[in-house]
Amino acid sequence: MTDCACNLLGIVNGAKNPYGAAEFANIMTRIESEMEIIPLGEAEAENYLSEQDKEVLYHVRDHAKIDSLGWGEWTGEKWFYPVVVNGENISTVLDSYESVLRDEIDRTLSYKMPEVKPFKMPETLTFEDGSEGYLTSAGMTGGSGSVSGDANAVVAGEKSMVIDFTKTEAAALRSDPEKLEIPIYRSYRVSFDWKFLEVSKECEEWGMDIYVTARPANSLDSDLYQIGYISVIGVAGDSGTAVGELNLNTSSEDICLVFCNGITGTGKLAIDNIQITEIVS
Ligand SMILES: [Ca+2]
Repeated sequence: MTDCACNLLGIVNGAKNPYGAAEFANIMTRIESEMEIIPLGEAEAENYLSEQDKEVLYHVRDHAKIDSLGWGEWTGEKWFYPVVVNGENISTVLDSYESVLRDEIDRTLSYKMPEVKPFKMPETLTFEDGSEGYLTSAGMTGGSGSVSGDANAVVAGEKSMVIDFTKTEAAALRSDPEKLEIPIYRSYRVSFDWKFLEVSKECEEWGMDIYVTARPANSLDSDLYQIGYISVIGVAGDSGTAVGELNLNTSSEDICLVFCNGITGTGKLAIDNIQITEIVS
Protein backbone atom coordinates (compact mmCIF):
# COMPACT_ATOMS: atom_id res chain seq x y z
CA MET A 1 0.00 0.00 0.00
CA THR A 2 1.40 3.43 -0.81
CA ASP A 3 1.54 6.23 1.77
CA CYS A 4 -1.06 8.06 -0.26
CA ALA A 5 -3.41 5.08 0.07
CA CYS A 6 -2.68 4.93 3.83
CA ASN A 7 -3.60 8.59 4.20
CA LEU A 8 -6.77 8.13 2.19
CA LEU A 9 -7.71 5.10 4.25
CA GLY A 10 -7.14 7.15 7.44
CA ILE A 11 -9.19 10.06 6.20
CA VAL A 12 -12.06 7.87 5.07
CA ASN A 13 -12.13 6.13 8.45
CA GLY A 14 -11.82 9.40 10.38
CA ALA A 15 -8.30 8.74 11.78
CA LYS A 16 -8.38 9.03 15.58
CA ASN A 17 -4.62 9.57 15.73
CA PRO A 18 -3.56 11.73 12.76
CA TYR A 19 0.01 12.08 14.08
CA GLY A 20 0.31 8.31 14.33
CA ALA A 21 -1.14 8.03 10.82
CA ALA A 22 1.42 10.56 9.57
CA GLU A 23 4.24 8.63 11.24
CA PHE A 24 2.93 5.40 9.75
CA ALA A 25 2.89 7.08 6.33
CA ASN A 26 6.48 8.26 6.94
CA ILE A 27 7.61 4.73 7.78
CA MET A 28 5.84 3.39 4.68
CA THR A 29 7.46 6.10 2.56
CA ARG A 30 10.91 5.19 3.95
CA ILE A 31 10.32 1.49 3.25
CA GLU A 32 9.08 2.31 -0.23
CA SER A 33 12.17 4.44 -0.94
CA GLU A 34 14.30 1.34 -0.28
CA MET A 35 12.21 -0.83 -2.59
CA GLU A 36 13.19 -1.34 -6.20
CA ILE A 37 9.59 -1.58 -7.37
CA ILE A 38 6.72 0.05 -5.48
CA PRO A 39 3.60 -2.13 -5.84
CA LEU A 40 0.63 -0.31 -7.30
CA GLY A 41 -2.97 -1.21 -6.51
CA GLU A 42 -2.15 -3.76 -3.81
CA ALA A 43 -5.07 -6.23 -3.92
CA GLU A 44 -4.71 -6.92 -0.19
CA ALA A 45 -5.59 -3.27 0.56
CA GLU A 46 -9.08 -3.89 -0.79
CA ASN A 47 -9.74 -6.10 2.26
CA TYR A 48 -9.50 -3.13 4.58
CA LEU A 49 -11.99 -0.97 2.71
CA SER A 50 -15.70 -1.29 3.43
CA GLU A 51 -18.21 -0.82 0.60
CA GLN A 52 -18.90 2.64 2.02
CA ASP A 53 -15.17 3.51 1.98
CA LYS A 54 -14.99 2.48 -1.66
CA GLU A 55 -18.06 4.51 -2.52
CA VAL A 56 -16.46 7.61 -0.99
CA LEU A 57 -13.13 6.96 -2.72
CA TYR A 58 -14.77 6.39 -6.11
CA HIS A 59 -16.88 9.51 -5.67
CA VAL A 60 -13.79 11.60 -4.85
CA ARG A 61 -11.93 10.09 -7.81
CA ASP A 62 -14.81 10.75 -10.22
CA HIS A 63 -15.47 14.29 -8.96
CA ALA A 64 -11.92 15.49 -8.30
CA LYS A 65 -11.51 19.12 -9.34
CA ILE A 66 -7.95 18.56 -10.52
CA ASP A 67 -6.81 15.92 -12.96
CA SER A 68 -3.98 15.47 -15.42
CA LEU A 69 -5.76 17.65 -18.00
CA GLY A 70 -6.19 20.69 -15.78
CA TRP A 71 -8.73 22.02 -13.41
CA GLY A 72 -12.21 23.17 -14.44
CA GLU A 73 -11.84 26.15 -16.80
CA TRP A 74 -8.12 26.20 -16.09
CA THR A 75 -7.23 23.68 -18.78
CA GLY A 76 -3.81 22.60 -19.91
CA GLU A 77 -4.13 24.43 -23.23
CA LYS A 78 -4.44 27.78 -21.44
CA TRP A 79 -0.82 27.59 -20.33
CA PHE A 80 0.76 24.81 -22.40
CA TYR A 81 0.59 26.45 -25.82
CA PRO A 82 1.45 30.04 -24.78
CA VAL A 83 4.28 29.02 -22.44
CA VAL A 84 5.70 25.82 -23.92
CA VAL A 85 4.85 26.11 -27.60
CA ASN A 86 4.89 29.88 -28.16
CA GLY A 87 7.56 30.67 -25.56
CA GLU A 88 5.57 33.51 -23.97
CA ASN A 89 6.55 34.90 -20.58
CA ILE A 90 5.32 32.56 -17.84
CA SER A 91 4.39 35.35 -15.37
CA THR A 92 2.48 37.31 -18.00
CA VAL A 93 0.54 34.25 -19.11
CA LEU A 94 -0.33 33.22 -15.53
CA ASP A 95 -1.25 36.81 -14.57
CA SER A 96 -3.64 37.01 -17.51
CA TYR A 97 -5.54 34.01 -16.13
CA GLU A 98 -5.74 35.17 -12.54
CA SER A 99 -9.53 35.58 -12.64
CA VAL A 100 -9.97 32.11 -14.15
CA LEU A 101 -7.89 30.59 -11.38
CA ARG A 102 -9.67 32.67 -8.72
CA ASP A 103 -13.05 31.42 -9.98
CA GLU A 104 -11.86 27.81 -9.85
CA ILE A 105 -10.48 28.25 -6.33
CA ASP A 106 -13.78 29.80 -5.17
CA ARG A 107 -15.74 27.00 -6.82
CA THR A 108 -13.57 24.34 -5.18
CA LEU A 109 -13.78 25.90 -1.72
CA SER A 110 -17.56 26.15 -1.93
CA TYR A 111 -18.00 22.60 -3.28
CA LYS A 112 -20.45 20.47 -1.34
CA MET A 113 -21.07 16.75 -1.59
CA PRO A 114 -24.31 16.21 -3.52
CA GLU A 115 -27.38 15.12 -1.65
CA VAL A 116 -28.51 11.64 -2.71
CA LYS A 117 -32.27 11.73 -2.57
CA PRO A 118 -34.43 8.68 -1.87
CA PHE A 119 -36.21 6.99 -4.79
CA LYS A 120 -39.93 6.54 -4.46
CA MET A 121 -40.68 3.57 -6.69
CA PRO A 122 -43.66 4.20 -8.98
CA GLU A 123 -46.36 1.65 -9.56
CA THR A 124 -46.15 -0.35 -12.79
CA LEU A 125 -47.60 1.75 -15.60
CA THR A 126 -50.37 -0.27 -17.26
CA PHE A 127 -52.40 2.62 -18.80
CA GLU A 128 -55.61 0.78 -17.88
CA ASP A 129 -57.09 3.96 -16.34
CA GLY A 130 -56.54 5.78 -19.65
CA SER A 131 -53.96 8.18 -18.24
CA GLU A 132 -50.34 8.61 -19.34
CA GLY A 133 -49.19 8.29 -15.72
CA TYR A 134 -45.79 9.92 -15.29
CA LEU A 135 -45.17 10.07 -19.07
CA THR A 136 -45.61 13.09 -21.32
CA SER A 137 -44.79 14.28 -24.84
CA ALA A 138 -44.39 17.89 -23.71
CA GLY A 139 -41.37 19.48 -25.35
CA MET A 140 -40.67 16.49 -27.59
CA THR A 141 -39.69 17.14 -31.21
CA GLY A 142 -39.67 13.54 -32.47
CA GLY A 143 -43.34 12.63 -32.18
CA SER A 144 -45.85 11.95 -29.43
CA GLY A 145 -47.47 9.27 -27.31
CA SER A 146 -51.12 8.60 -26.50
CA VAL A 147 -53.05 5.90 -24.66
CA SER A 148 -55.04 3.64 -26.98
CA GLY A 149 -57.71 1.01 -26.42
CA ASP A 150 -57.58 -0.16 -30.04
CA ALA A 151 -57.38 -3.97 -29.95
CA ASN A 152 -54.58 -3.98 -32.55
CA ALA A 153 -52.53 -1.53 -30.50
CA VAL A 154 -52.87 -3.16 -27.10
CA VAL A 155 -49.89 -5.09 -25.74
CA ALA A 156 -51.36 -6.07 -22.37
CA GLY A 157 -54.75 -5.60 -20.67
CA GLU A 158 -57.21 -3.33 -22.46
CA LYS A 159 -55.12 -0.20 -23.01
CA SER A 160 -51.49 0.57 -23.95
CA MET A 161 -49.35 3.60 -24.75
CA VAL A 162 -48.73 4.09 -28.48
CA ILE A 163 -45.67 6.15 -29.39
CA ASP A 164 -45.69 7.72 -32.84
CA PHE A 165 -42.08 8.35 -33.90
CA THR A 166 -42.15 10.90 -36.74
CA LYS A 167 -38.49 11.86 -36.93
CA THR A 168 -35.10 10.11 -36.78
CA GLU A 169 -32.65 10.73 -33.94
CA ALA A 170 -35.30 12.53 -31.88
CA ALA A 171 -37.29 11.74 -28.77
CA ALA A 172 -41.10 11.33 -28.77
CA LEU A 173 -41.99 10.55 -25.14
CA ARG A 174 -40.42 11.10 -21.73
CA SER A 175 -41.12 10.88 -18.04
CA ASP A 176 -42.11 14.09 -16.26
CA PRO A 177 -39.74 14.91 -13.35
CA GLU A 178 -42.66 16.68 -11.63
CA LYS A 179 -44.52 13.36 -11.51
CA LEU A 180 -41.62 10.93 -11.25
CA GLU A 181 -38.39 11.92 -9.60
CA ILE A 182 -35.45 9.75 -10.68
CA PRO A 183 -32.73 10.70 -8.19
CA ILE A 184 -29.12 10.81 -9.35
CA TYR A 185 -26.29 8.66 -7.96
CA ARG A 186 -28.58 5.62 -7.97
CA SER A 187 -28.98 2.70 -10.39
CA TYR A 188 -32.26 1.53 -11.87
CA ARG A 189 -33.65 -1.42 -13.75
CA VAL A 190 -36.23 -0.49 -16.40
CA SER A 191 -38.46 -3.02 -18.11
CA PHE A 192 -41.47 -2.80 -20.41
CA ASP A 193 -43.44 -4.87 -22.92
CA TRP A 194 -43.47 -3.64 -26.51
CA LYS A 195 -44.97 -4.27 -29.93
CA PHE A 196 -44.20 -2.56 -33.23
CA LEU A 197 -47.48 -1.50 -34.88
CA GLU A 198 -45.96 -0.11 -38.07
CA VAL A 199 -42.57 0.84 -39.48
CA SER A 200 -41.71 2.91 -42.56
CA LYS A 201 -40.40 1.30 -45.74
CA GLU A 202 -36.69 1.86 -45.02
CA CYS A 203 -37.08 -0.17 -41.80
CA GLU A 204 -38.85 -3.15 -43.34
CA GLU A 205 -35.72 -5.19 -44.01
CA TRP A 206 -33.54 -4.59 -40.92
CA GLY A 207 -36.15 -3.30 -38.49
CA MET A 208 -36.76 0.02 -36.79
CA ASP A 209 -34.44 0.83 -33.90
CA ILE A 210 -35.86 2.55 -30.80
CA TYR A 211 -34.00 3.11 -27.58
CA VAL A 212 -34.76 4.22 -24.04
CA THR A 213 -32.24 6.27 -22.15
CA ALA A 214 -31.94 8.84 -19.35
CA ARG A 215 -31.43 12.52 -20.19
CA PRO A 216 -31.58 15.74 -18.16
CA ALA A 217 -34.76 17.79 -18.72
CA ASN A 218 -32.78 20.71 -20.17
CA SER A 219 -31.17 18.51 -22.84
CA LEU A 220 -33.99 16.21 -23.97
CA ASP A 221 -33.08 16.08 -27.64
CA SER A 222 -29.34 15.69 -27.21
CA ASP A 223 -27.35 12.55 -26.51
CA LEU A 224 -24.56 14.66 -24.97
CA TYR A 225 -25.43 13.90 -21.35
CA GLN A 226 -27.50 10.75 -21.81
CA ILE A 227 -26.92 7.69 -19.66
CA GLY A 228 -27.90 4.12 -20.47
CA TYR A 229 -29.22 2.50 -23.63
CA ILE A 230 -32.10 0.01 -23.71
CA SER A 231 -32.64 -1.08 -27.30
CA VAL A 232 -35.79 -2.29 -29.08
CA ILE A 233 -35.53 -3.36 -32.73
CA GLY A 234 -38.23 -4.87 -34.93
CA VAL A 235 -40.68 -4.68 -37.79
CA ALA A 236 -44.48 -4.39 -37.66
CA GLY A 237 -45.96 -7.20 -35.56
CA ASP A 238 -42.76 -7.97 -33.62
CA SER A 239 -43.18 -7.94 -29.85
CA GLY A 240 -41.16 -8.65 -26.72
CA THR A 241 -39.99 -7.41 -23.35
CA ALA A 242 -37.13 -4.92 -22.99
CA VAL A 243 -34.98 -4.87 -19.85
CA GLY A 244 -32.03 -2.61 -19.15
CA GLU A 245 -30.14 -0.70 -16.52
CA LEU A 246 -29.47 2.98 -15.95
CA ASN A 247 -26.57 3.86 -13.67
CA LEU A 248 -27.03 7.55 -12.88
CA ASN A 249 -23.51 8.47 -11.85
CA THR A 250 -24.10 12.06 -12.91
CA SER A 251 -24.61 15.48 -11.37
CA SER A 252 -27.28 16.38 -13.97
CA GLU A 253 -30.61 17.24 -12.36
CA ASP A 254 -34.20 16.49 -13.43
CA ILE A 255 -33.44 13.18 -15.09
CA CYS A 256 -36.11 11.96 -17.52
CA LEU A 257 -36.63 8.51 -18.97
CA VAL A 258 -36.67 9.21 -22.73
CA PHE A 259 -38.00 7.16 -25.66
CA CYS A 260 -35.94 7.97 -28.78
CA ASN A 261 -35.95 7.00 -32.42
CA GLY A 262 -32.71 5.68 -33.93
CA ILE A 263 -31.12 6.71 -37.21
CA THR A 264 -33.55 5.15 -39.70
CA GLY A 265 -37.20 5.66 -40.59
CA THR A 266 -40.38 6.31 -38.64
CA GLY A 267 -43.06 4.14 -37.06
CA LYS A 268 -45.33 3.33 -34.15
CA LEU A 269 -44.43 1.35 -31.05
CA ALA A 270 -46.93 0.27 -28.40
CA ILE A 271 -45.58 -0.14 -24.86
CA ASP A 272 -47.05 -1.40 -21.59
CA ASN A 273 -46.23 -2.61 -18.05
CA ILE A 274 -43.37 -0.14 -17.52
CA GLN A 275 -41.50 -0.90 -14.33
CA ILE A 276 -38.70 1.10 -12.76
CA THR A 277 -36.98 -0.44 -9.75
CA GLU A 278 -33.83 0.54 -7.96
CA ILE A 279 -30.81 -1.75 -8.12
CA VAL A 280 -29.43 -1.88 -4.61
CA SER A 281 -25.82 -3.03 -4.61
CA1 LIG B 1 -52.16 -2.16 -20.32
